[in-house]
Amino acid sequence: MERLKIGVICYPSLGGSGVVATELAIKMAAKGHEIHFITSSLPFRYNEPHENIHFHEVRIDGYAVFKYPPYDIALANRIGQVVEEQHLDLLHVHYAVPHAVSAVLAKDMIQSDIGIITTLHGTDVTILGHDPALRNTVKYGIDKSDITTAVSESLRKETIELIEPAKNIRTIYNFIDEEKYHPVESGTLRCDLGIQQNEKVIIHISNFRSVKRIPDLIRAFALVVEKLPSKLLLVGEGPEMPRIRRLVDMLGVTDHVLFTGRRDDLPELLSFSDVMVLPSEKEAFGLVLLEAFACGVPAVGTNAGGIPEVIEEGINGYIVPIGDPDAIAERTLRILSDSTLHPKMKEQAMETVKGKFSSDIIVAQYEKLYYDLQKKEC
Ligand code: GMT
Repeated sequence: MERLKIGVICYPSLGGSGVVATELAIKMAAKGHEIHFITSSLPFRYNEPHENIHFHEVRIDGYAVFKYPPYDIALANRIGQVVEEQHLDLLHVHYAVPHAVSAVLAKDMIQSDIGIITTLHGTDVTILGHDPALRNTVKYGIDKSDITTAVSESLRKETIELIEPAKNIRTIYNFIDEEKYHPVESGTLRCDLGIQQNEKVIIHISNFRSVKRIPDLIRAFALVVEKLPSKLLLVGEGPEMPRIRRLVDMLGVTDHVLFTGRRDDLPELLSFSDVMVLPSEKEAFGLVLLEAFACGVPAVGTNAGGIPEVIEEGINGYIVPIGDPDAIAERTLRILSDSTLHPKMKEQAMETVKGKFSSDIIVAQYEKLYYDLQKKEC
């Protein structure tokens, strides 16, 4: 098969879209394709240099006239340069705003016919698509892309309803690196965190934004801990943190909640956890669910966005209504207190990752799109 030169544009810092973009780029590089990241910094999950992966920094200096330095335009400029210098075959853009629009502008700037694939990840449509200041821009980015994909059926349908795009949108699910995420020995970590032998562990990992509705989880946990010795592990950082700390104190569960901050040892933390809870009000996919499943952790999640496409009711976890702490507590307790159900769900969670979300399957779907785009068969 022909070796492709692929430009990848994504948010390089914390976030699921950046993780998916990076893991996909690494897998494509391993297949022999040449990857060119065009980003403001090195993607945070790109830890081991690979001979097929190159990085082109986007830089924009401050200038007195600018209240806001025009990053989007600097990005377009850099994309155009890299397409020409490196003779790229296609651009894969993650997140519609501003990335898709910058790619379209770059293509026009250099009068190129390079193909653009845009992958929608979530709030680029579910929040920005509702914003009158950006809706038309999101639509423009999608309509001018040659191929648009969404990370779940739910996101695909919502995009079609909201944006009314000119072209078809295809669903390609997210995946994780199974070599990184699997049950591992956590050594003394559990003990170091102060978790007792008899305690169950509930874990939540996110960027602590308001869409995650973490107060629902705190209220649910206060009910769980009344019935079962347990600890709640809150992993990550974000704007909601002060509010969450106050609620934890107010509900009197401070001694049972561990704030770990951002961590790189997620497989270790997940491997001794018993249940993941994802109480979001918006969630196009919920990549952390796959990370949990791969380590044998079933999940309780809301019926928001694509979560029900990942959590199969009663199989690898439970689905609850948005904003219902009682339901979260009831389902969590159901999993934790049933010694037959829990191991069965753990097994099923791992099977989910090996089946529907296997990286081989998903990466092959993207690779096929790349070749179709090359042959203009899309
Ligand atoms: O859209 C966002 O809020 C940010 C984005 C990100 O970069 O983490 O998250 C979205 O993309 C992830 C990867 O595809 C999905 O797993 C998340 O569900 C999705 N977040 C939301 O829809 C809130």
